Amino acid sequence: MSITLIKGGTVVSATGRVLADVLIDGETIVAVLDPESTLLGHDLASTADKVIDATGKYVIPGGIDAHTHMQLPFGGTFAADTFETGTRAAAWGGTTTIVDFAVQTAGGRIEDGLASWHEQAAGECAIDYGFHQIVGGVDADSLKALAKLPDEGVTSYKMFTAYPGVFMSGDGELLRAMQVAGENGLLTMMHAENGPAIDVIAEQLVAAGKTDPYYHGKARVWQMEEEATHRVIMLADVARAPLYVVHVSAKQAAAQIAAARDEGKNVFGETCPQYLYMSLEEHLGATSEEWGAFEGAKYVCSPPLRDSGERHQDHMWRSLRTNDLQMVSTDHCPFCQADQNELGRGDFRKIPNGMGTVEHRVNLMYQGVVTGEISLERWVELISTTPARMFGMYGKKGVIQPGADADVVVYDPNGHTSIGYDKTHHMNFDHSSWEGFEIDGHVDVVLSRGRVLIEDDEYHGEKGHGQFIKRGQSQYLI
Ligand code: DUC
Ligand code: ZN
Ligand code: ZN
Repeated sequence: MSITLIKGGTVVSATGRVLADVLIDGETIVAVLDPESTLLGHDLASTADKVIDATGKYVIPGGIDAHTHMQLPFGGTFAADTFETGTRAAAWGGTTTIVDFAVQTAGGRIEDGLASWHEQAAGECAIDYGFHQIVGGVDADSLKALAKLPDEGVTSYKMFTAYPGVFMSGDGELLRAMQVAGENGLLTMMHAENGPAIDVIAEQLVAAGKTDPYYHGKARVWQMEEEATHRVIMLADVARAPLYVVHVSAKQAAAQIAAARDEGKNVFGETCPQYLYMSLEEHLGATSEEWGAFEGAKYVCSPPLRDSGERHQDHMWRSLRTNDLQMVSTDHCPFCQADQNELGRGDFRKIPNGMGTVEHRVNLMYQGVVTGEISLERWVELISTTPARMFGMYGKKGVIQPGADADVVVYDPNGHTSIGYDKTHHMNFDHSSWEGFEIDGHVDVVLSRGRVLIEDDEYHGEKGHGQFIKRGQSQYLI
């Protein structure tokens, strides 16, 4: 087993920062040491196999992106990142764990969906990975299988009030699943938008000739996110089940979550970088020489980017500061503009939904530290510690302490990252969702279970290094 010493850095946790050296034995952190300590010898560096100089830099637990969709079948095509390409790109950006979604749809078996996702990911990943389970079909068999998921290390599952005919479940089905979840220690994740009503608005827009990507945002109005968020909070309350609302984009939906939490309900919320930084007008409404008004297809995701005049973005940052929202994941689900998004030229409803962010989340959230939106400690909490606690991985993941997996990022606050397709794009699609974004920081070194994946702007990882994580119960359940 090789010994690695990360020397001279500032170890940042969710609760503070301290100058400390980090000693790694093989795959595991074994000590966090006062730099002046001679307890383990006067010249510890000389006994290490590898010394990483972190002077002037932050040493943080590896990023955990708890919401990705590698190679997801969607809209007649597949998300463009595979487990191989998506996890490699994640490593480039300082993310050392993802939690992806295995899929079951109506008529299918949960066991088969999960087995299929295991097959797709095994031997392919550069970083460790876990699974949530999408439940798209509620029946007696799927409810039985749902109850057994914790034995498989899958302690959370996602349902939808959107996408009728694909993933959507009715209120009765949601309630039944939540009851089973509540009894079996599962965390219910919810995509909360009123799908049937949105489909009516979308149909009316298309009938009126309003077919550009911009109208994707006009169809998926915030009222439909607020309504569905309120509804699933009430259903979860009745079912006595904890609830985690994914990808919150509207300030009114965030307010529903905040109100539920204020009443003591076990309700949590996640937003995504796109809802912090992007808008309906600037992005869904973008035009370019190459694509005209179809440029906006690069930014089609659901829920959609919101009107900047309505100040949703500010509200999302504020909610992260006040802990009304607890998490930032990416909903990574990219599609190529050519061939894939082009399926929806002339009808925005046919543009596959999703953007690609898994490579940039750690950096994009650090920029929030630079601009004063969040503290350095809150950054670490959001990108790593809370996801580990929320999804039953804490102790091994999400923290730099003895016994934890040596998933560590050395982050340079004096470095710089220019995001762009020709500069920092290791994901498997034909544009960058974050073209032109500038970050006043840089991911210098990335270790996954003690193995260096990124150093000196070079990739040293390999597919198959990443292992499946059997997750325990959410630490936020009471
Ligand atoms: N939203 C997206 O934008 N893509 C994948 C699925 C989802 O809910
Ligand atoms: Zn969703
Ligand atoms: Zn998603």
